[in-house]
Amino acid sequence: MNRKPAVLVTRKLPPNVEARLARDYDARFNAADRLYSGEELLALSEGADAILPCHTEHLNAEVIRRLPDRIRAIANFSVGVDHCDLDAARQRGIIVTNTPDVLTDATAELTMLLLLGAARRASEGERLIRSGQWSTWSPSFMLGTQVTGKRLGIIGMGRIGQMTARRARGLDMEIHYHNRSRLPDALEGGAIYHESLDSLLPLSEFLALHCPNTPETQNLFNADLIARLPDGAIVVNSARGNIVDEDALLDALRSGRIAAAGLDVFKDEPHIRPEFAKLDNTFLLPHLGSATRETRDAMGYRALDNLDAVFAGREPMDRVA
Ligand code: 8YV
Repeated sequence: MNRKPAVLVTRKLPPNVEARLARDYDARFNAADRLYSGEELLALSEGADAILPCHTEHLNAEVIRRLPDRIRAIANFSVGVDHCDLDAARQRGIIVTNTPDVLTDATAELTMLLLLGAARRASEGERLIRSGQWSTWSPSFMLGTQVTGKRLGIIGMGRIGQMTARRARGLDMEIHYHNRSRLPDALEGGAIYHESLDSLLPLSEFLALHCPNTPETQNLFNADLIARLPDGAIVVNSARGNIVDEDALLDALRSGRIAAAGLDVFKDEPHIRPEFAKLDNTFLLPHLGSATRETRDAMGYRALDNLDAVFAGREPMDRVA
């Protein structure tokens, strides 16, 4: 290709990433960072050779089926690809990539924040101070759950699950996990494998969800799963909201069956169920898992490395379809 490939960039990306895009591609930016509907995406894709979307763009089967023939690649600025219908892309011969590895540290770090924030009642304490209502202290004031030395169950032991385990070991947590397959010893780092949730759940004083959002994991965290956790367990989710049955979680938080939840992701972001914010035993963040300056740059560069490979006729490093 003699001309620079045209790339539709659906969201405003970090300046360094946009500078590289402008240098190497005929980049169509979204300076106002407006969310595009499916129809807008299709219209803006005319004349483009590739799309660089975030998880906020719904590249469902219908949108992908209607993309212009010229589109060769969808280079996602995300590790999760549940917003993108991979089968539909395969059928069209469109290459799809994601950005693994570079957001592992940031997301595991945030998972620890959720764990600590939920266990130690951080939101409630913050609210008390910010509202000017802190008026007393006593030995029994705002007691939380100690994290150090507790058992942590991890569902989904991919890169982020493994990094969360490493970080949690810093708090002397005993790590148990369930995954489709057992990890090799070197990656397990002493974590105890459970082939089924039946044995993992009853001993998970803390539970971290790290599995991808797939048809099999939708509402995986439901009333049946909750009933198998120890009383007063604490759950954190930095993966995807779809894996949680939010009604069941809200019921369990209200009854105290689940002592607290740390949530960075929700089913219908950014329209979260108002009940979550009304509860004292929730610690809530607006999908900030990978939201650090370092990681955003690295995600952009990784997406561009993948695009560069496609247009140089090489196999991209992170091809998922
Ligand atoms: C990103 C994420 O912020 O990469 C993912 O899958 O969930 C987030 O950490 C977002 O997806 C960027 O598009």
